Amino acid sequence: MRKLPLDRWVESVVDWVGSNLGVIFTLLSSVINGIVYAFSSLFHLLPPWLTIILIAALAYRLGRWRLALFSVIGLLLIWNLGFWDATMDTSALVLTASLVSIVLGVPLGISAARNRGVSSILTPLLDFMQTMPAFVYLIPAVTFFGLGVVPGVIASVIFAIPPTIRLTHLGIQQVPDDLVEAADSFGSTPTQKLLQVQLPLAMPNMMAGINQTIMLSLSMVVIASMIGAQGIGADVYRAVTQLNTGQGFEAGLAVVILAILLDRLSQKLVSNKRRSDSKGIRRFLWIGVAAVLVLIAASIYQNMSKESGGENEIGKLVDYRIIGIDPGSGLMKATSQAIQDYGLTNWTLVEGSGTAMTAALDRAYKNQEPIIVTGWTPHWMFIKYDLKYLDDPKQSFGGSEEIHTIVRQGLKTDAPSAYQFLDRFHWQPSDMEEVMNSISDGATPEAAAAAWVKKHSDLVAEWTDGIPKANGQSLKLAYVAWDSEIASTNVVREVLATKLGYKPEMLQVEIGPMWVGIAGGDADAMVAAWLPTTSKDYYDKYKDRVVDLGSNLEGTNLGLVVPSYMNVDSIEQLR
Ligand code: PBE
Repeated sequence: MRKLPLDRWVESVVDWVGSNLGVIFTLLSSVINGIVYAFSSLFHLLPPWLTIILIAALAYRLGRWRLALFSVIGLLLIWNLGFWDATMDTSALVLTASLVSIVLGVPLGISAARNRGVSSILTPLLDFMQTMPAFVYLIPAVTFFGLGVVPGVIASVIFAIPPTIRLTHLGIQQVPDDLVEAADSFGSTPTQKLLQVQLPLAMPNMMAGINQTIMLSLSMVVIASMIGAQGIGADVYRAVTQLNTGQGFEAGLAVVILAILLDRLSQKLVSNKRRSDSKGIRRFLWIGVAAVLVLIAASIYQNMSKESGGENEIGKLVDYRIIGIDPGSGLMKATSQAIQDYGLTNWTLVEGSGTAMTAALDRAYKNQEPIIVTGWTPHWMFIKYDLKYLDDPKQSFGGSEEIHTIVRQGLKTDAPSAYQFLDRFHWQPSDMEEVMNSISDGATPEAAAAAWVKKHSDLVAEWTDGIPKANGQSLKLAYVAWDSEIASTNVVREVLATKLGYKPEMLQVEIGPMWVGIAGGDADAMVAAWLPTTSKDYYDKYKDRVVDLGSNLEGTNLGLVVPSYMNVDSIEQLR
């Protein structure tokens, strides 16, 4: 039976939405950006000790000296470990996501409670939003909103809004009928009934929902960092890709402290606000207005102090952002080096992934907008778009490199045929590009690799001639999801499976785990070691515990890449 082309339907809907509703997304994006900016300006404006005192005072005021003590110790620890700024960025993201969720979620919950039709549409939709893995939203979010904090907020809202809606709905539904009837018999209008009977009685439930919403958006911070949101999530993600256990723990601890604080404080705020008579509501409004004014003042101040720094034409165009890939990669390390070498102190290198980078590039290219990304060759993006490398007179990115094949110790005796083939495996950048291109044109990596192997049977025969076949022995090929490595690993897998009688399995991992996997013997081989510079750190650390089979491709490149419609040629022009 033929497969339903559900994937293509979804893609065409996403494409259509992306190219026709662009204005809405731009608008939404600026609103969200504005809110995040306001929060983070405020948080960064206050010196840490003052913030700590304010939060401790709030905790104490809400009635618990133990909570106050915890906030002092916890926040001091975060400050001491060096996560203060990251924690403030994360708080800004979480508060924005929670605010948006409340503003949208409470009215939705109310209308669901009043209207059966709404609730019968909303319920399955909420189930869908909560259980669809959040990763799935990331790429369309980047297509619509670009890389950065906005898609992170959107993904968090999708994931975190359901409890607010559900519990508002539930809370109103649970208001005893006789009370509602009593209100009716006194001739209340529906609005009076809602404001004076239903909402006050539903308050505890609603607040429980809002509390859950806050916690759920906090749990999205690591995922949001994969598409360029700054904050502690990025520290966790970086630690994982580079296999830094200690740093991962520290960053994780910062998340835990923040979570406990947000949870307890929001819970306490709630139980204090249970009395929501009209006086309480008015006071609440005043506090809200004051908070908005403070936030606006903070962002204006922040904006003014930023303007006074030195300016760069290109930098202004791209908001001083270089769109990077996964933090563990050699390319990111080289880019940080370049930022240092060229003195680009006011630039940010946005962390994400190879996929997020190409999604951002695609978006910018389609709208002919300026963008600077970290790029490498061989890569299909140079064929699909008109791009150029920026000159690198200081050689921060090193010169051209080779890609090495690395296998585990003992593979030669355990799987001699595979070892022999991997030792011979060698191809040209144009070969790799051919595979990458057909993948970017929509072929699955497996199909693209199979087609390439079929077409280049001569070269494949050179790799495999005279090697005896194995009997379905299984093999593990580790790789990182960079487009170049997806292509090469799939070709190697295809040859091992169809020409040499192995049962190879592909293991997609981060770069640190890939090296550890080969060194520890949990994975058998990889074809992704860019040397001598890009993978140098990992190579130096593990070279005694792996077997280096030499180069499988020569002539790679790394650097900063821009669309050729941009009027800049050298990294030096970015200062
Ligand atoms: N890359 C592709 C990798 C190696 C392969 C350039 C993205 C890196 O930077 O580590």
